[in-house]
Amino acid sequence: MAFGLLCVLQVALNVYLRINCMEDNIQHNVTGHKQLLQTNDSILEKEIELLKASNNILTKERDQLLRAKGNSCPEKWMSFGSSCYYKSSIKATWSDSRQDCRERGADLIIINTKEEQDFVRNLHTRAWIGLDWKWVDETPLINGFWKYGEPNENNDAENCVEVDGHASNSEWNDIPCDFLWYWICEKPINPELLKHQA
Ligand code: 2F8
Ligand code: CA
Repeated sequence: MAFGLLCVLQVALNVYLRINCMEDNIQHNVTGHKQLLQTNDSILEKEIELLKASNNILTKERDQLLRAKGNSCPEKWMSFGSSCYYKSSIKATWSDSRQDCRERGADLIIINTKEEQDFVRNLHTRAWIGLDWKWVDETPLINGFWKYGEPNENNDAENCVEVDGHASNSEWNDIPCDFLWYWICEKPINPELLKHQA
């Protein structure tokens, strides 16, 4: 009888010790996981800070490169104001000239100011400009630099406009649109920079 009681007590003690040990293990594991998660959290926070800092540096570098690029036009293009200009070395109709400009990421030149007109005058060329009674960007013509007596439309046969580099001021004249002539393209000096600044 006493032995039986001793056995029961032994079993109860074993069970108690096991449960205690398991609880200790669980508690130990939970604490370990918690510490691990806290460590992970602080590593991730540091990584976020580093990524933010490197993003700032890369953004500055990109803007510097765009600005440097923004000060120059592609090869064979001339820079004036905030535009790049291309003067063709062959002749074509007004439409084909415009098509060529568009394929170069540009359009026929739009002359907005006296300064731009003076720039064109110094190219000493007869060439198409982007005007067929309205500018190629659909804006209306407000001020023109016409030759005396022009535009005369010559019985509605002349509906596209050239700058005449042979005239003293490279003034404008209307001529037939299918006339074969040189042309001048214009595009913004750096559309990418303008895009990022927008
Ligand atoms: O006299 C002005 C007149 O001169 C030429 O026609 C004879 C011009 N045409 C060409 O250059 C093709 C006209 O546009 C101009 O009005
Ligand atoms: Ca004319």
